[in-house]
Amino acid sequence: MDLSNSRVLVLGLGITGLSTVKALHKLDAQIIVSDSKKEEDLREFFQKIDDIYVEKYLVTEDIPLEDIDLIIKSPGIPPSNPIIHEAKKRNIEVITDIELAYRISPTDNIIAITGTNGKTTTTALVGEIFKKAKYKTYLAGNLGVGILADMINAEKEDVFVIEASSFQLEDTVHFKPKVSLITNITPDHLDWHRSLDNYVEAKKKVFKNQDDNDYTVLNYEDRTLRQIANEIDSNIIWFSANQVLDRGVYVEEDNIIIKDEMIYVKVMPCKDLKILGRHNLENALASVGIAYAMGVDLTYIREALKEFLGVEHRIEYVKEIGGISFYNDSKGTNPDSTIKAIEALNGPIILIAGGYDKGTEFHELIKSFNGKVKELILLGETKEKIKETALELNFNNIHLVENMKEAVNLSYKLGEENDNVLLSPACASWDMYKSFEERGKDFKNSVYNIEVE
Ligand code: UMA
Repeated sequence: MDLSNSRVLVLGLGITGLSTVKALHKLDAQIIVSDSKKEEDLREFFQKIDDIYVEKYLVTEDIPLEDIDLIIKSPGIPPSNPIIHEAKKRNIEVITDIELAYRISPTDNIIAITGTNGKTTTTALVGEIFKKAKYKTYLAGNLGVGILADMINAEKEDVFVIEASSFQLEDTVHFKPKVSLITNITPDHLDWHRSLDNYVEAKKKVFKNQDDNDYTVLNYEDRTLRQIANEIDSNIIWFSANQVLDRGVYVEEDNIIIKDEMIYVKVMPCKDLKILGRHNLENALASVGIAYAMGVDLTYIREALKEFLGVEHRIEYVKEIGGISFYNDSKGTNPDSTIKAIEALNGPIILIAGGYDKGTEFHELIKSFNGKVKELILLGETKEKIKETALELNFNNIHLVENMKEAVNLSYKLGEENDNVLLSPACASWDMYKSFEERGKDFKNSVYNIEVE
């Protein structure tokens, strides 16, 4: 793609913005950057690109939209942003980084993984499979890596495994992965997308441009996915952790099976997986579906599946103190994700939850406690909202705290031998932290420094 005569505006100077500026520099584009933050808060960003000439506009009203050819917007910037609004009115193309990455990609080996939950774990596991198979493999996207800085240096044989959020997919146009996956769809990010329909439409963009040379891997147990399957032009590979399928990837007599018209293969026993819980079995089945679609040798699939230990901040075992086990699930940023973490653990749970308010309801979360969650410790912006819902549903063992240290110390005081303390907030972190990683680290530090009386 030739951008050498183009003026490209990079809107948002976080992880995405940094990687985008680096790639645009290599593409010889004229780079204009803007962010709503103050100059002093962007000092670190500008230090990282001090060898690249950019025009900067920190007062967004001053951006000379009249001579901008293309806007690459960071995924967190909502459609309601006035610059985006004005640019679209003027017919300036607005895209996200994964769209530009697709346009400049030298490789067809693009795998895009989306869905409400399971994206990060599945992306990491698929990455391990391709690394075993000796591909140069890049993991990119929502798991914390701006894709463009890698894509600009990639080669034809390389593999990109992209965790694609609904925010990133929404502003794609031609994006066309070789294999796409939707793990599941439950309500999330309704504040950003404004409706569940818009959220589902954004997710559907992952397969929108795929054709009969491509593959879409879908969870058979998800009703929304079964409903939208007739809109897909690629080859669908279904997976199910609950039932035997006519074709697809499923579990039979505790073995992972791949079956299509030609083959019936026992991949491996489910008990050989090291990752916990039914949702992780689904993540493993989805990964097998992707690797099978890409023609990866079964030996590599088996090896990677057997060795994979999961990812940080995803039901991550931290430590046992006095018979109480502590788990960090800071990536549990919506109720469905927290429900899955509760299901995955064995034994009573003291749950630490609450965070940034995305407009989500918490009824299903409280219903899922089902005698298993015995104490609920709440912090952050949503603590009162979750408390009200819990009381409405007759769950009364609620404790409100101000910060993570207080939450962890209290959980230890309330805990008994064989209990689990689970940080799984069911909310994003942005009310108290920069990211879910920072929140997870705060939890782990508080556990390591627990005040034992
Ligand atoms: N900004 C503006 N104007 C606005 C809003 C934001 O200028 O109206 C600026 C901010 O001041 C900030 C920058 O934009 O400097 C931040 O952009 P961003 O929020 O898109 O953050 P990035 O650092 O680029 O990180 C993004 C993803 N963040 C979001 O989607 C909110 C990261 O996903 C992702 O890892 C990264 O790109 C690389 O692809 C995080 C996330 O929370 C983990 N994702 C959500 C989730 O998982 O639920 C979708």
